Amino acid sequence: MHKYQKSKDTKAKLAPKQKISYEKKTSDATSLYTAQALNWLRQAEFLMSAPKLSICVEDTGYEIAFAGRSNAGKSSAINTLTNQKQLARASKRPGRTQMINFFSLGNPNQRLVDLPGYGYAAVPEDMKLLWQKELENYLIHRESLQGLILLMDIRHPLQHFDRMMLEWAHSRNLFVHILLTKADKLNRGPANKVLLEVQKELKQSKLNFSIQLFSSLDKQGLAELAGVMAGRLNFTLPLTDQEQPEPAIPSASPRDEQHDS
Ligand SMILES: Nc1nc2c(ncn2[C@@H]2O[C@H](COP(=O)(O)OP(=O)(O)OP(=O)(O)O)[C@@H](O)[C@H]2O)c(=O)[nH]1
Ligand SMILES: [Mg+2]
Repeated sequence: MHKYQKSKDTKAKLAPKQKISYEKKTSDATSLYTAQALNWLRQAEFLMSAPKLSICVEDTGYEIAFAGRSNAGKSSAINTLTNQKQLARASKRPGRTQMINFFSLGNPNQRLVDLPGYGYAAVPEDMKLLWQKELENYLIHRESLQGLILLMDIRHPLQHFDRMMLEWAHSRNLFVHILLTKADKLNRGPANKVLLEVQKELKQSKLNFSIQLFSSLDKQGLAELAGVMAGRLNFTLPLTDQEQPEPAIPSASPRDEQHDS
């Protein structure tokens, strides 16, 4: 074989390799961000339960709220995301979460919120109206609200209230990321089929929201959700020791101290 031709071949063979190493770098950076985001989410602490907006946590910083029908798995998802068994109260009994529950993530200006579920028929009518009013108040007036994580049981997606919520969020330009929860209840094939169908329906309704499969039971989709939360709540990677900026004023050395005395 000709010398020149050989070297060209070698170059061609090298090209895909270089591409792979570049992609690896990117995915390493992504997984580092996700790993740090998961650590950050684990710092979650309960702040308060508010029966109404007027006595909520101060409306500063960034907040993401978990919304969805009663029993969709909101509180369970928060516990899985924060790796804490009982941070939010989950229960077989629908209507378990009854107030607006605030959790801080490392600092009080980055929060997640567990909302009461909508559409639970067994709650007395006057109470239901009161919750709806407060939920509405919260969604409309909360300035720190950066968006919603909207949860739907994968076996009953896009119910009436879900559609209403999505239409409303779209009309107000509010960010929404959808979780099809309890994905462990279906095999992989049927679960992906539902995901595609819901995506298609959303597109047809011009509701361009992101969506993923999720299971609190087997932690499916955990990293993806952590990435979304971190992005919306403005989480940045902590600086390493080498990256720390030089202090503006050098700290006093023991010799300086001797001079002073
Ligand atoms: N198999 C399975 N069950 C789940 C999952 N997530 C939640 N559950 C169950 O679903 C039920 C309701 O979960 P919750 O997290 O309390 O639901 P919620 O949306 O907070 O309900 P409300 O507070 O009533 O609005 C509980 O029995 C959970 O154990 C999941 O990923 N897989
Ligand atoms: Mg709940």
